[in-house]
Amino acid sequence: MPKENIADHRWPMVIMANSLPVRRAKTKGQATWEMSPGGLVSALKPFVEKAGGAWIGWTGTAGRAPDPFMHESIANIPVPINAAELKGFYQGVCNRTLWPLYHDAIRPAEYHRHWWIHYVEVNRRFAEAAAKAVAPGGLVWVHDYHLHLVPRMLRELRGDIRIGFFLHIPFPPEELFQRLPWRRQILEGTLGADVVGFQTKAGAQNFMRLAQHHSGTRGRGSRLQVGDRSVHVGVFPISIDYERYESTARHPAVINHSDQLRKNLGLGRRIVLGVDRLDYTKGIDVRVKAFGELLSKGMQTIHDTVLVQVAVPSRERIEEYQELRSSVEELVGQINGRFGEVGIAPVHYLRRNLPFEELVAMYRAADVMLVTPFCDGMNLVAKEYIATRFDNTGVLILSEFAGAAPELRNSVLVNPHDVDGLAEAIHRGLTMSSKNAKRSMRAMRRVIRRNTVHDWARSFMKALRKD
Ligand code: GDG
Repeated sequence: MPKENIADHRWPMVIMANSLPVRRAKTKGQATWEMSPGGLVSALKPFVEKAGGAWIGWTGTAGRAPDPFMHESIANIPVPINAAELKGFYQGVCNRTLWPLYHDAIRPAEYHRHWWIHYVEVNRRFAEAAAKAVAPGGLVWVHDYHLHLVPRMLRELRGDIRIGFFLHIPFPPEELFQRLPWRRQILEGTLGADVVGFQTKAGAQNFMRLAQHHSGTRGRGSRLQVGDRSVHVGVFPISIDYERYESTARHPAVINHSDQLRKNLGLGRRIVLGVDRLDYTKGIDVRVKAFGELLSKGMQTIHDTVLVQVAVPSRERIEEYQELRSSVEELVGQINGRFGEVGIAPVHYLRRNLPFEELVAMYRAADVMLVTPFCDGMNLVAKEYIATRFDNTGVLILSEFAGAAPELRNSVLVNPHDVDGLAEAIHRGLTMSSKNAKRSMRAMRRVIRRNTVHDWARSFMKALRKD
C-alpha cells in the first residue's frame, strides 16, 4: 500500500498496545524496522495479517512520531509521546503507580495528580488514533494497564465497533485497588469494552466486585450490565508459541550449545536456572538468598550444583529498579565470595538479554528451573521451559503467586517469600527421581500443548466477535 494511503485507510482489526510490534534496527548502516521478539507479537501477527489490520502503539522514543508505515503486512500507526508524558504517563502512572499497586503493592505505589494528567492525555491520543483507523463495524483489541481509559474514550467516539481489553498483569483485590485516587476512572474506562479479559479467575473476580462497588454496574455470572450494554468479563490465560520453543530446542546447533554450556559450568554439576526481567516482582533476591542457604546448610556443595541467573535489564531509570539491581548484585557477590573457589563460582549472574537460541539452549541445559515471582500476571518463562523439555526431563519450581500456578499444578509449588522453604524445594528438585520428574513434566507439557498463545488469541477474538 502506498505510504500516503496508510494514514487514510480504515482497518477491520486494530491492535493497541503501549509498544508497536516493531523496533528500530540497522541494516547496512540504514535505520530500518524489525519485528520485536516476544510472544504477544508472534501470537497476534497472524491474526492481524489475515484480517488486514493495523497496530497502534509507541515507538519507544519520546518526541515526534514517524508517519504510519507498513511492516510485514501490518500497518504500524505510531502515537507520539513527548518527554513530559514519558515521565508522567509511562514512568509515572504506568510504572510507579499501577505496576506496584497491581503487584500486591510490593513497593509503595505513588499517586501524583500531575502524572495522572499525562495518563489521561496519552490515553485520549491513543483513542483518537483508533477511532480514525478502524473500519465501520471493525474490532479493536486494547492491551494492558497503560491504556485502561481507551475503551470508554473510544466508545464515545465510535459507537459502531467492538472493543476488547486484556490485562496482562494481575488485577488486585479490593483492599489494594481502592487506594487508587482514580479508581472510578480506571474502572469506567475499562468498562467501555465489550469483553474484558484477565489472566486468572482471581483477577476477573476482583474486577467484577470492584466494578459493582464503584461504578454502579450490576453483575450476573460473568457479565456486567453497564447502562444498556452487557460487558463480558472473562478468563483467558495467555500462553506461548509452543511449537517454536520445542522445535528450536531440538535444533542440533541449540543442542550443541547447551552441551557446551554444561561443559563450561562444570560437567557433573547440576544446573539451577532463573530467567527474569530485573524486576522487583520476580523474587530474584530471595531466590538467590535461598541458593546461598542451600550451600550454607550443606544440603548441596558448589561441586554438585550451580545457579545461573539471567537478569534482563528493565526500567533502569526508575529508582526501585536501581535498588533491586544493587541488592541482587551484592547478594551474588556475597555468595560467590563466601562459597566460591578459584575457578568455581556458585552463582553465574548474566545481566543481559540473550539471543533467542541462546535462551532456549539455557533452558535445555537447566536441570531445575526456578520461577519464583512474588506476584505475576502469568509468567511465560515457566511455560517456555516446559515447551523445551521434549525428553520430559527437568524440574520446574514455581511460585504459588504466578498466574501460571493454577495450570501447572504438577510443578514443585513454593511460597517465594520463604527462604528455607525455597532452599528445601531446590534440594527436592535436584534430588527428585527421574521417574517422578518425568511424570510431572509429561503432565505439564500436555497442558501447555493444549493451550498455546494461538489458542489464547483465537478464544479472545471469538468472544469479542460473538458477544
Ligand atoms: C508480562 C506480565 C505475563 C527473558 N529473558 C530473555 C528473554 N526473555 C523473555 C522470556 C519471556 C519474556 O521475556 C518475559 O515474559 P514474562 O511472562 O515472564 O514476564 P513479563 O515481561 O513481566 O510480562 C507476565 C506477560 O506479560 C504476558 O502476558 O506473563 O505476567 O508481567 O517470553 O522468554 N528473551 C530473550 N532473551 C532473554 O535473555 N530472547
